[in-house]
Amino acid sequence: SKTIKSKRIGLSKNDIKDSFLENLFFHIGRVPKGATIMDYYQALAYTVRDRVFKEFVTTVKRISDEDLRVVAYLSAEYLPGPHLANNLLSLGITEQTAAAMAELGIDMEELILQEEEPGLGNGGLGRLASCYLDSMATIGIPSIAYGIRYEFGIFEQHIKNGLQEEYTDKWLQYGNPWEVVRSEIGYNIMFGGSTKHVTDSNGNFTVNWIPDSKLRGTAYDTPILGYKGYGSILRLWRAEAIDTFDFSAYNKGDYYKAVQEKILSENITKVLYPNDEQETGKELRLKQQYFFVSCSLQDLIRLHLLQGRILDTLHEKFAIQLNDTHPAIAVAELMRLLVDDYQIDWDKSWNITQRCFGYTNHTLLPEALEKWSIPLFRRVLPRHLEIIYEINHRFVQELKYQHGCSDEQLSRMALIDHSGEGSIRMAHLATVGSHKVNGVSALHSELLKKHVLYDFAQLWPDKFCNVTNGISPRRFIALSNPLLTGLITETIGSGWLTDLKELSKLENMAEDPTFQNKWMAIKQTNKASLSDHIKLETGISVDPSMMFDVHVKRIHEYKRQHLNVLNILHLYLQIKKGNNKDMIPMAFIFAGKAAPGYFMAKLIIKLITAVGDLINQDTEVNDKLKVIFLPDFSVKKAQHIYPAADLSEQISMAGKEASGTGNMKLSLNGALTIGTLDGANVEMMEEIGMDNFFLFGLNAEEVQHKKQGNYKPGDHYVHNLHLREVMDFLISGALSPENPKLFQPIYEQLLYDDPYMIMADFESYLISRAKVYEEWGNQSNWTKKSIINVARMGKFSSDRSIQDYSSLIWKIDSFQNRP
Ligand code: 26Q
Repeated sequence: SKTIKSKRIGLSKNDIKDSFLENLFFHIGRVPKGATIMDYYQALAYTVRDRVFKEFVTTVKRISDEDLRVVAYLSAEYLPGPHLANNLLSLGITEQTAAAMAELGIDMEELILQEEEPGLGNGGLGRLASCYLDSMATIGIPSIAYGIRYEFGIFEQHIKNGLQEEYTDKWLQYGNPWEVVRSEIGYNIMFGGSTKHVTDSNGNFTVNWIPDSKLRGTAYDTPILGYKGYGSILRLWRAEAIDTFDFSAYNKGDYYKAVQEKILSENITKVLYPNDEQETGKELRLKQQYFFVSCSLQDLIRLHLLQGRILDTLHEKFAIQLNDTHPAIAVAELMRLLVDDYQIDWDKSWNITQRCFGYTNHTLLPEALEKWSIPLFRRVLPRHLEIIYEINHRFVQELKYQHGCSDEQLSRMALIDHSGEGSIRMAHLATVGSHKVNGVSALHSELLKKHVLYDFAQLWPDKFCNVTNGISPRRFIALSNPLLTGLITETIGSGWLTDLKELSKLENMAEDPTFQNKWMAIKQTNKASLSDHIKLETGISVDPSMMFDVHVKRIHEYKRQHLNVLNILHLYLQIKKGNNKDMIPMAFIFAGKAAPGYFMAKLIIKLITAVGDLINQDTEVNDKLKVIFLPDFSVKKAQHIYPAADLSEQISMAGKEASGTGNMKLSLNGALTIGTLDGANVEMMEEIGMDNFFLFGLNAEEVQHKKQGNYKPGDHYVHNLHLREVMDFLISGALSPENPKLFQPIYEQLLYDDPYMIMADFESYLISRAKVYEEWGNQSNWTKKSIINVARMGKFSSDRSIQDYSSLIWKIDSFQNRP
C-alpha cells in the first residue's frame, strides 16, 4: 500500500478535485455538463472510497503481518447511517473536499443529502453495533463485523390520516458505492433434510447431513474507517442460488421451476424483519440467522487456516461476540463445523467453542426472549437439533451429578423447554456456549443475574459482567452538531473526540455568561434548523423559542409514549380552562417506527397525531403548545433532531429498558433529561448529578413489588383529578369525532390492566415536569445545567464501552496500546 502514492488518493483540495472529475468520467460515464446531483454524489462517494481503501488496506496488512487477535462481531442488524460525511470526517478532509466541490460550483452539503442510509436494523441494537464498529476502528481493535445484506431494510414510514403506513425501503435502487462484492468469498449453506450416522471403514463415527436444499452466501464488504485512526470492515452476506438455473428442469421445458429455485434462495436475505421483539415461528427468520452465522464462521475458519494455523487455536485468534441471541445458533454451528467437518472430538470442540464466544443480552422482556419451536427447528436444521440435544444432555448431567441440582432447577435451566410442542431457549444456548455473558447497563446486568439468568449466575458467577452501552461521539456530536463541536473544540481543544472524558474541562465554563450565551445561541440555531425541517415535512410551524421536548425512539408500550401524551392533554385542558398564566410554550416532538403488526403501538401513533391535529390548529392553545410527529425516524433524521432538543424524554417503566442509547445522544447534545431510574438513565444520573436531571416514577424494585401486590390502576383514576380529566377526555370523542371509540383500547388497558404502570407514575411525572418549567424559567440556570450535562457525559462514549469489552471479555489489545 506504500506504493499507492498517486494523487488518486491525495488529500489536498486539488487532488480531490481531480479524482472527483476522473471518477465522474470513468465510474459514472459523465462530464460535469449533463451530470445530475446523483451522479455527483456517486462520483464523490467513489473519490472518498478510494481514500478509505488505502487506510483500510494498511490496517488489514498490519493484522496479518503481526498475526493479531481479532474480534468477530456477529449481529443480525446494523444501522451505520450515511457513510459519506462520516468518512470525510474520519479522513479529516471535510474542508478541502467542500472547497474542491465549491470550485466546481457544487454544494457538498447537497451531495451529502443524496445518500440513502442502510437501514439494516430496527433500532438501538443495530445502531449500537455500528457505534461499536466505529469505536473499534477508531481505537484500533482488530475487528470484522458480520451481518446480513438485506435487500430491503427497515420499512419507510409514511403517515396518512395520522396512521403509520409501511413502504418498501429501496436503499440499493441507485447502487451502493460504499460496498465491494467479493464474488470469490462465498460459502455453501445447507437447509433441511435429514442426518445419517455412519461408521466409516476405519471405524470412525461420523454424521452426514443430507440437506434438501443448498444455497450460496456471497460477501459484500463495506470498509469502515475510524476517526483519524484505523480501519475495520463490515462484511454482509447475500443469499444466492448455487446454480442460476436448475438445468434438468430447464431442459424439460419447465422454465418457471428452473427460475424458482433461484428466487427461493435469494429470498433469505430479501427483507429485514421489522420487529424489535420476538417474531414467533417465522421459518425465514431462522434461516436468515443460520445463513449469516454459518457464512461468518466458515469465513473465520478459512481466514484462520489461511494464516497457516490449526483449528485447536481458533479461540486464541478470534473473540466472537454475539449481539443478542439472534446469532446464537453459532454455538451449535461451530460445534458442527469442528466435530462433523473437521473431525475434532466433542470435548475439544466444546472447549474451543466456549472460549470463542461472548454473549451480550439486550432484553429482560420475557416475550422478547428468543425461542424456536422444535418441529420447526428440526425441519430447517436437523443436525443442529441433534447437537443442541447433545449439549443439553451433557449440561444437564453436569448440573445433576457435579452440582446436585434439583429437577426443578434442571427444567428451569435446560436448553429445551418441554412445554407444548417443545422449544429451544436461545438465551440458554448462548449462555452455556459462551465464556462471558454481559448486560448493557449496570441495572440491566444486575436484573439479568437476578431474574432471567438467575440460575446460571448462581452456577457461574464469574461468567457474568456488565458493559454499559455507549455512543459514538463522532457521529452523534461531531457530525450531527458541528456548531457545538466547534465551540467545544475552541474551548478545550480537540482531544475530547477520542477521549470523551476531556469534556469535563467544560465544567469551568458552566457559569461563564459569555460562554453560556454562545451555547444558547447554538441551541437556538439548531432549533431553527429543525423547525424549518418540520415545516417542510409536516407543514406545521414551530416557533424555535419554544422549549423542544423530544421523545424519539421505537414506539413501544413499555417506552410509554402515551404517558407523555397524557401530560400533553393535561396541559391542553389547563389552557382550555384558562389556567395558563405562566405556562411555558412547548413543542412536543415525537418520532419512531412501530412494528407493522403491533396494534397498540400503531394506535399510539394515531393518538399522538390526533392530539397534534387538535392542538396545532386551535388558536387558543397553539401559541403555547405544538405536537409534532416526524415521520420515518432514521439515523439521518436523528442527527438532525438531537442537536435541537431542550428536554429528553426517557420515561420507560423502570426495569424494562435494558439501557437506552438515545438518552445518551440527547444529553451529549445538551438536552436535560426527564426520566425514570431505568437502564443507563441510572448511571447517567449518577454522573450528571440529581440536580441536573429530572427524576420521577417508581424504581424497578417498587414496580416489581407493586406488581406482586394487587395493583389497581383504577385507584389512581379515582384519586387524581387531573388523571381522571385526561382519561375521560381520551374517550370523549373530541380526539376522534369520526370514531369516538378509537382510543378505547388504550383507555381500557390503562384503567383495568396498566402493565406499564402509567397510572401509577402519572402524578410523579407531573411533579417532575413542574420542576422542569421552574428551571426553564431561568435560562442562564438552564444553560448552566445543559453545559454540565455535556461535561459529564464522558463515560458514555462507545470508545469506553469497547475498552471494557476488550479488557473484560475479549482480552485484546488495541493498536493504540501496543508499540
Ligand atoms: C428477534 C427475533 C425475530 C425478529 C426480530 C427480533 C428482534 C430484532 C431486533 C428482537 C430485538 C431487536 C432489537 C432489540 C433492541 O434494539 N434492543 C435495544 O438494544 C439497545 C442496545 O443495547 C438498548 O439500549 C435498548 O434498551 C434495547 O431495547
